[in-house]
Amino acid sequence: MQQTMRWFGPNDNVKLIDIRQAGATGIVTALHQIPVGDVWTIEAIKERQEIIRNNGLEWTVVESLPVHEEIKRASGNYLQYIENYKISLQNLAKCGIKIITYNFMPILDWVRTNHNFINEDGSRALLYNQDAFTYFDVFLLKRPNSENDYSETEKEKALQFGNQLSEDEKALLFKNVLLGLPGSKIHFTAEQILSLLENYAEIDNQKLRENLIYFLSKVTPIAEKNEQKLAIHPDDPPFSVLGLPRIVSTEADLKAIFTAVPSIANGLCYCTGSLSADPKNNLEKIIDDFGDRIHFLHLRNTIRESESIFRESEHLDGDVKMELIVEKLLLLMDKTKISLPMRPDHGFLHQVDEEIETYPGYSLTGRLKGLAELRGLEMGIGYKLNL
Ligand code: CS2
Ligand code: MN
Repeated sequence: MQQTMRWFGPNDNVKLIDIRQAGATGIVTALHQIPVGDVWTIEAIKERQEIIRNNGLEWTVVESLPVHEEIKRASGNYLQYIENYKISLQNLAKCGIKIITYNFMPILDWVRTNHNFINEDGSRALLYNQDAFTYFDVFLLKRPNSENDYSETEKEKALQFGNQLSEDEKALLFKNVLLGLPGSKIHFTAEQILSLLENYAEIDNQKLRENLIYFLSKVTPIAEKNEQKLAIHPDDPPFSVLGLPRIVSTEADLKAIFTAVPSIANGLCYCTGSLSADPKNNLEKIIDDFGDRIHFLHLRNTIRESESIFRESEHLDGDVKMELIVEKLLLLMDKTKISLPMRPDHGFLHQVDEEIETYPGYSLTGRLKGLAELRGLEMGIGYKLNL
């Protein structure tokens, strides 16, 4: 595996030298300063690439080249935004950048209700509690008609949860759920999110899937011609939130996407953390079925504590049998002769004095620990299997 870490750019408190010293060779980044939908110019790409190279590293994966909301809704200026996307792909190709991650989740990226769950050893992790989320949705945000999306028992449980919260805790829940896109520090306001949600009133799973397939039918040929690989990131969590459509959550979803646009350039970011939050997803089977389309690896673990709670856990300890997954991936790579880029997706926030966490989930020490463990796992398994 090519060992990489995410870097949010020059504003990231984690420096490139820190990442290099953590042992990574590749950088996963994006031009977060460019508004979603605008073209990434060769000049801007080169400038970032230079900074990375000057630190002895290589920009191996783009995460993300974000998809404009109008493309997801196939409305407004979406045709222009698709053209822009194609130009950005072209420009990235001219700079030699071949792997591009994106997602197709409406409005929000990943969602957690608690960004500071405290583990026994004092380290902190991200957690999703459905009762907290339902409480937020129905009783705090008061999304119109949200009460119809939940059963009476679910709403009662949510209310019980909410009644225990102080006003500050409620405000924090609000802020956690409405975190903006990765790489930005903006949180949506209630007014903003309610008006954004209205735009999706007419869009169900089928329509959203059609829009994704339309988008892919236009951009995949460009990627293919440039020998680039597109890697869609699974929905996180892999089920509907705020009544929004979700189409990259299950094995059946993946199959539908790959069948509709068969080019291998139309591929997957295999994110074990996101996929494992739905216990019905069989992570090994996804490697068996779609191995040739896995272009990028996010290795991370989760623990499902109960029907309504999952939390992120140590990379090697959780519902994902990481040793099994890494073994399968190593065998796959031995067959394809492609060394896939991998990053420890998220890490715990540990109590290290000098650490200032810039972006939730992206502490340096937590990811460093994850990377070191995953690297050891890879080496041990590779040795055993004689790879
Ligand atoms: C990432 C995702 O920060 C993360 O957890 O795995 O946010 C990912 O970057 C995007 O969904 C990909 O577009
Ligand atoms: Mn991920």
